[in-house]
Amino acid sequence: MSWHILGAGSLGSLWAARLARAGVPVQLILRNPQRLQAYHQAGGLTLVEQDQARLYPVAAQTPDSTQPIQRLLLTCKAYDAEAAVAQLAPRLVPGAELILLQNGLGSQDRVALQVPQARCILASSTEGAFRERDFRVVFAGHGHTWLGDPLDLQPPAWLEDLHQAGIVHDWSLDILSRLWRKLALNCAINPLTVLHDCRNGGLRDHPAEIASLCAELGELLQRCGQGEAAHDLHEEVLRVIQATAANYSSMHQDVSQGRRTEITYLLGYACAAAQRHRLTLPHLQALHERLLAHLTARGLPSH
Ligand code: NAD
Ligand code: KPL
Repeated sequence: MSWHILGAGSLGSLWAARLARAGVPVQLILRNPQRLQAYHQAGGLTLVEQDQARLYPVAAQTPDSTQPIQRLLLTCKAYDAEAAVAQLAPRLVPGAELILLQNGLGSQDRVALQVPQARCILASSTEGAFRERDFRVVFAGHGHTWLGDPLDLQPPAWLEDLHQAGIVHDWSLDILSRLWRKLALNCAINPLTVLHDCRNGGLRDHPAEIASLCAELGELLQRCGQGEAAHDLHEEVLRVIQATAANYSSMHQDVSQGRRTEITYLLGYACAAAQRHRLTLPHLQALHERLLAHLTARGLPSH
């Protein structure tokens, strides 16, 4: 049974290379025939680990291939997920499984609505990878991936493939709590690093801003029925800032490289949830507005 992977970027290539080298059948789905041709010219995916580059000639196809899809790993950005799945929906067999590796919240629900015949498994990862150039990816940070399905707590048998591939993971019985917790961490850290134009460690100079955001995020989590994700949030945010002090946050990297951010699925999602619950969170709201203005001033999409 083949894994289909859509999104041959950083995380998609990292997963594809590790699965393929463990002998698991993998098919990459590339955007169009031009991308497929460029991929064949590159000879496959190159994964760089500890300064060692190795080429993996993983099989690839375009979305209009007719091969049925039983298992689809979606590794595009949150804002591309819905459209990417729409074009593949006719190829999904009954009982197909989708593994959604998008950061933040919101995109997963939109995908699930589109493919009611499929099981959607949500994932949250602390692994880090970046693209050096097309089809060449650096495994930059070892981490952990949690997978889970809020509608069906039974783990899928193919977790064994991840084990074989050395993809460090756990089946989570409360994946929504993990996704909310990560969203809250990202909301407390990433936008401020953009607005203050600093590394994560630079936020140590703004303790009051961090404290008020954490208090409001905790209130939001409680109101959304995610009390566990609110536990010790402020302490963890301070711990992450300390542990990643030398790094630029992913949102800072996106903005400084002129790339679209996933704001809608992070701070945008948090503010929309607050509004739905008629919760007034002035610091979070002001942060959202400042970030939107900042992106617009730089000609970047505000969604
Ligand atoms: P990326 O931009 O490197 O890769 C996404 C790929 O998807 C791109 O190659 C893009 O061309 C492709 N794509 C988009 N729409 C497509 C379509 N319709 N058909 C074919 N290909 C399509 O993104 P990434 O860094 O791998 O991030 C993916 C998700 O994982 C994001 O939500 C991100 O926040 C999350 N994440 C990334 C990392 C990381 O270290 N890179 C870590 C944790 C979480
Ligand atoms: O996940 C992160 C990111 O950069 O996206 C950190 C900085 C660890 C938390 O926001």
